[in-house]
Amino acid sequence: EDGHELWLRNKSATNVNIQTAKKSPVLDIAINELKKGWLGKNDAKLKFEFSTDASIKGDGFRLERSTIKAKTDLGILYGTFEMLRRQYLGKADENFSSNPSYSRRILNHWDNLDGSVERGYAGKSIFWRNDQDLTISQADRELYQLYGRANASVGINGTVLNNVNASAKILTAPYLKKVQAIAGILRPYGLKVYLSVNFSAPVTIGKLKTADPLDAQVRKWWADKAKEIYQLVPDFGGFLVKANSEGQPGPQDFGRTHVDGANMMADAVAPFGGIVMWRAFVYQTSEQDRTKQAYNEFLHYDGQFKKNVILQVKNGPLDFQPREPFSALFGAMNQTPVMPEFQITQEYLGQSKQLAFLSTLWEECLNSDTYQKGKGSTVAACTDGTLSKNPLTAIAGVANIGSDRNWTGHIFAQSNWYAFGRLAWNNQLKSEDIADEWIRQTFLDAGEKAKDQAFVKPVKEMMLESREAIVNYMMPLGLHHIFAEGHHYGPAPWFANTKIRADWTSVYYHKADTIGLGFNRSHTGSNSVEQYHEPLRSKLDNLATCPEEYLLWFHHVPWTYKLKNGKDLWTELCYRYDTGVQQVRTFQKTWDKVHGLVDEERFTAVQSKLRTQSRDAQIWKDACLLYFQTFSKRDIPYDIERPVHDLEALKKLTKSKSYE
Ligand code: BDP
Repeated sequence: EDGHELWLRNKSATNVNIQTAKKSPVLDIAINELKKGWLGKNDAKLKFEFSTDASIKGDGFRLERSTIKAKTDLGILYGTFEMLRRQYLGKADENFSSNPSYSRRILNHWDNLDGSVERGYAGKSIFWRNDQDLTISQADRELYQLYGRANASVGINGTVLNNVNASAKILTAPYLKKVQAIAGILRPYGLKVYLSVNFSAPVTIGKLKTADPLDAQVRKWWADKAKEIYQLVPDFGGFLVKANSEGQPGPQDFGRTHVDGANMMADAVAPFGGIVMWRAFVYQTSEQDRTKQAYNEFLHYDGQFKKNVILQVKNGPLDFQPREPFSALFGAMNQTPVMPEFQITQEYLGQSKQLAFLSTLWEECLNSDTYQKGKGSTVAACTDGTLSKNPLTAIAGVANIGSDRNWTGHIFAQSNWYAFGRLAWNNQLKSEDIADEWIRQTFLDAGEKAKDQAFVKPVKEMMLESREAIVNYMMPLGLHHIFAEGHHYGPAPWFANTKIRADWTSVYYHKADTIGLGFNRSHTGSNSVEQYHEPLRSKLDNLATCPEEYLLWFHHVPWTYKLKNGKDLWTELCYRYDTGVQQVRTFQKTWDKVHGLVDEERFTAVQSKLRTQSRDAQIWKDACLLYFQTFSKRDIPYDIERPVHDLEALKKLTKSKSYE
């Protein structure tokens, strides 16, 4: 039990006969899955039916007792996986219909061509090794098939094969040949392949003098490149672009705009049905609050992008923190489609050392009300076509997958891959239900009910609380970005450095002083609140009405300020950090108690990770409280466990390489 099988552990005990009027590689996979995993009546007769029923949309499906109805082969495949899941979970008897919330549900692999993975914590890239070895072995092929199967089982239908910090080399012939081969293996699983592209590719690999998007030769270069790609991969999805962001080249290098750049690429792929996902993750070294910059950069371009361009926006305005308010861009664009980008890999949430079920974070974002068109204009509604009626809808998740035998480093990190897929398919699902499904499929036998109380319930509670625990011991009450430089694992609230840009340091974000703590983004400060619609704007702007989980995100709050529970800021901060540590201690107890209810191998692996997490939660608490205490000059309440580290020792520890 090394975790390699993920949540796909169903083994058939009974026989099923499938009737289908059509044959295709996709349907072959569906038939094969049914034969492998069928748990219904022995010798049952099941029919694939190609339906014109208007209630079935896109690759959606309808399940009836003995029929899977869909419009497309992929709809049949997704219906198949849902039917098997329902059998496994013991819910198979009801009829069930489902349509996807987003038409494109895409993983972003931040995989470099040398085999390393940016912010990857589960080994090496499964796609790339190096220039010298672009072959695909039999083992690779089998791995890609499993990868395709796992994605199809949750409805993911696209994958970007390389890092957004893209090497132009991906567009050279030897690499494109490998892309073609990978696409061929993934195609029957419904996965379209996309690539991240580097804006200066026409210069670096094309030998042109410029990459100016208005230059005729440059435009031709991209058009030719698109043609070359589509000859190899006729159903290629399109380009993902990080431009003029964190040192990446872009149209602004030539005095042009994001619109010029995106539209040029959009024109290149349009004849073949491709799209351009243009990332809005941009910020410059400037006096302006970093969290305001993407909105200010893109808002006035609304309406100017070509139809096949979609803006890819991170859930929060900063950068995948344990908690952020939603990015104001979701509720800002009226004519430009916007897609959420979530981070499945836990760059800022304990990497693969800590247990964090991220579904709750994404659910919080999707359900946030932007008020764009009045109450109920949630991020989900702004992005899934409900409000705009735009047919181009998409959602992306930065993958946590690597060459580790268990795929994701931490067994519980598999649940985040699973949850991303499930939410991308249905953005109304509840994290609680997703956790329940995942636990049963990952750890239990089909239909097993005996372990509900002793296993499913406590483990589910642990998962549902896990993200909030991390918020508590890392960055409660709206604190953000107080990580150690570079690795983003441990704490370094003291991190300041005048030689690098201020908005890469911690002190820029928490602004601790003798008066209080937090970043003033109200109208008396950077006024980022102005980017939100009323009534949210006023609610956030006012210290008394700002939700406490975002307090220090939007306000510089005096240490003595009384919170809703009557405690002052300093005292509450101490309790929150301590609560976080206690939560992890409870997770350890929860897990130790399920010993014997889960196989020994996965039990021990998780137990050991929880020990590390417990140790590191303590480090977070001690580092932050001891450091902030140098400003508050107050005692840590006496009913709280005392720090066990010295501040100076922690400063050294979190800097050391061995701590990463
Ligand atoms: C940040 C990561 C960095 C990525 C960047 C991005 O630290 O490695 O390149 O986001 O999303 O979170 O482009």
